[in-house]
Amino acid sequence: MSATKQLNIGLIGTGFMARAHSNAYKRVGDFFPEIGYRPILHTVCSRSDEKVRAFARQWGYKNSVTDWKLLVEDPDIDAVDICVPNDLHAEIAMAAAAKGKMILCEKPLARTVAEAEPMVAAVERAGVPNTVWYNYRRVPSVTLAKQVIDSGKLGRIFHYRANFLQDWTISPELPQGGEALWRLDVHSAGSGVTGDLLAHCIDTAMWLNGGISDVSAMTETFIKERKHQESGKMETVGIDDACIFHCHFDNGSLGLFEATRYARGQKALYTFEINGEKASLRWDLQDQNRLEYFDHGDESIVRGWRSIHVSDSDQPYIDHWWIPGVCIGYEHTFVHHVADFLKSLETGEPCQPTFRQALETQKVCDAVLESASSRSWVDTEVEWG
Ligand code: SOE
Repeated sequence: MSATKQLNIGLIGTGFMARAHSNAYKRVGDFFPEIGYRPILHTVCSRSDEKVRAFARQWGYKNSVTDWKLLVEDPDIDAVDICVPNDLHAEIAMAAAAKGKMILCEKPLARTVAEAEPMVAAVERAGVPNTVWYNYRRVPSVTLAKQVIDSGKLGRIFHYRANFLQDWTISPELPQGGEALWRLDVHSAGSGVTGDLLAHCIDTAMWLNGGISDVSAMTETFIKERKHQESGKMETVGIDDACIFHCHFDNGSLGLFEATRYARGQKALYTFEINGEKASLRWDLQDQNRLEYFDHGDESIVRGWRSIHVSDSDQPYIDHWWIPGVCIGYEHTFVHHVADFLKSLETGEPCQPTFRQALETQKVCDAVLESASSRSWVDTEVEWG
């Protein structure tokens, strides 16, 4: 099918994610030519005029603005992409929904469940296509893990274990706040590693293994005060630097999760392992072209962990890229997300995770933080259909 419909994108933000998404909009038509929608880089928005103009020039946006309200109100824009700090997600998403725009929102959906609920109501009331960029679902090896689990090969699941480890905030000299370091400012981010890193682990976990029913957590803030970039003064750090929780899944399995920015030497070590009665799976972001699989049903002379190189044309997404055996990487997960979003416009099937599904992840994050502060088990109220 020849590409016909143009989808004008309005991107809000010019940081790391804005670059990842812009790259995806540019690449998708070349690698998924069968989809009848083409994203057009229409307008980009950032508060700094100089920065937004430079971004528009570099990535090929036709227009730039410094007020997100102008972008949201522009009748030519079809889809609004929210790539700004978490405290701005709700206001922008609700304004965009009211204008009938499709919305692609960076993760986590919001800072809290209380903030996320009206966002879900707004997109559902407006009936606009919506999705949240939990990109790791679309690493081909993770999508393959989903296929293996859904095929029943693992049997009854006993354990789900996940880590997301980084080390970039160990220095006490690192300030909080401002454009680059809003993730350390509780007002902008809502939380620390729970909303930033564990949210990814929780999204993947519930997608693969179903709802999480209750949690018991502990958090730590190792550096209690940091200079704030806006006030210039030392201020209390309100985010969690590290978080560990265990939980029950609805299917009776036990979960164990850890995230930290204080694991010296680890840059983005996102791993998970699932142990079932018949087989187990293991995955590592830093070796993302592989999925490890152990099947107890194998003949004993060959039984052991298999390392599946997910690069063949009959494995998820791969037929859209190069030749079998060569690798793809991080940026492709965003291209896959855009491709699935555009396909969803053709089929009418929502592109997962929708705002509603991301709200369920938010419920687990809120329960984790509540459990850590109350030092008790907390029910999540997750509804995982
Ligand atoms: C934080 O360092 C971060 O960039 C997260 O915000 C992303 O969501 C994660 O994918 C990588 O780490």
